Amino acid sequence: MAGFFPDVPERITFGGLTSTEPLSYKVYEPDRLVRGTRMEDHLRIAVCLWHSFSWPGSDVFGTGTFDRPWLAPDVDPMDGARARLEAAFEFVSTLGVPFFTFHDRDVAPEGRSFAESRSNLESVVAAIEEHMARTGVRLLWGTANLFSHPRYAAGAATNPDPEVFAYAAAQVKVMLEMTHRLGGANYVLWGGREGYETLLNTDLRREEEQLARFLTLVAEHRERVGFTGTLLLEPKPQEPTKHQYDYDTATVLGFLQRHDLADVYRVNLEVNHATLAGHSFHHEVATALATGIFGSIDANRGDPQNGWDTDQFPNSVEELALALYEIVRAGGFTTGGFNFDTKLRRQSMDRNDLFHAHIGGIDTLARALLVAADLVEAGDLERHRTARYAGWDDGLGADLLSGGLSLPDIEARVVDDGIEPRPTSGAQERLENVVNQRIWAADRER
Ligand code: XLS
Ligand code: NI
Ligand code: NI
Repeated sequence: MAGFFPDVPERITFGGLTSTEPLSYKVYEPDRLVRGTRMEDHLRIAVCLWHSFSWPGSDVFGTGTFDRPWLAPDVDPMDGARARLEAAFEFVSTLGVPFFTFHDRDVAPEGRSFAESRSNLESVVAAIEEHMARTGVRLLWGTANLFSHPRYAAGAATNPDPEVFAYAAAQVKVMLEMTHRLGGANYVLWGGREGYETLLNTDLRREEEQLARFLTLVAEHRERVGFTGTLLLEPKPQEPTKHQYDYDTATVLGFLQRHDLADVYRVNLEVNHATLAGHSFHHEVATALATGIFGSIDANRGDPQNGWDTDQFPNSVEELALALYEIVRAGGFTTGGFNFDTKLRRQSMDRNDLFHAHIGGIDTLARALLVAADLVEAGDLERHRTARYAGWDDGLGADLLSGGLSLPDIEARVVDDGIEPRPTSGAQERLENVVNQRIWAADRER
């Protein structure tokens, strides 16, 4: 194929588990029905334009290693922006996934003034609109970059300087409108610098109030423009700040409830952010689903030996199957999906590495979906869980929950009924075996 990826077929197709073609899917078949729904519609996969097309492969010790001609210093930034879109839409449509995601500043260069940045973005969004119409690729979510420019070094909404708050608010207004214009299914706010480096210079009370005001303004503007997509906050405990306010799902939920925002915002959960917070990804997904704020996912993985957001491509079927089990059992995504917020390793400098990385991640997700669907269908986990809590459905359990019994009433009941609880097995290992058995069987059975 001509274009940026000349050695790649026009479309990555399903080759199956025995295929020897590296540029083919081993498990992902978009049209395959899983519990009555197409795989593509279950997973709602997106490619991100930042790590994959706007990052040159630099790290804190070295410059970029990747072949990304549009990032070269001698290229006019707006020409570069258009070349990047060509390559990105070629990539997404060749991969055959339905969605992409972007930040305002990964597609359009920052101008010398707010107005110039806005007009750069407007003309790039017009080009995006044409690419979307031509390829059929849709927007899973848009977001504003409120962390790269030096003005945001001390935060955006939580900056001690109200001018920075105003600048960030204006930037989000524009990007929310652009996302709406492109038919985005969601709008994400990741507060990478909404936190602190040291408490010695930080007023926590004020910063919380500022963040709440900011998010309220965004929610109001969503209504004003009639954007029906979901507003998502993306929890992360730290990096780049020492401490980020949106630490994890539970912290975000508490914040939303304190500020009467829990009906408007949901969460965009990232695998590596969960692990940085000291949680399993399964924990974050289960918590968000149990509390009604589950929204979308940034698929990636961390490195157990590294304490930062390495954003590697996912390759653990088990990790994703456990998350997908919760999602499938809860009825699936509404507006969310799996966005590949993932970075190649710095040495993966061939153009095609971007394909190999996404193909592997997508197959991992597809296989995890099959495992999850099998687990739901087989019902062993559900039956065990239901039986484990059965005591709460009626009798004593229902009486305790009804609020009709005081502590003295309960004491009397314990004595009168001769209550002597007998512990039972949690059966953890047996249940772990159930999961593994499904992992091993997922493809053979279909
Ligand atoms: C960084 C975040 C970022 C958000 C979008 O760690 O994951 O990429 O997803 O701003
Ligand atoms: Ni992310
Ligand atoms: Ni991240």
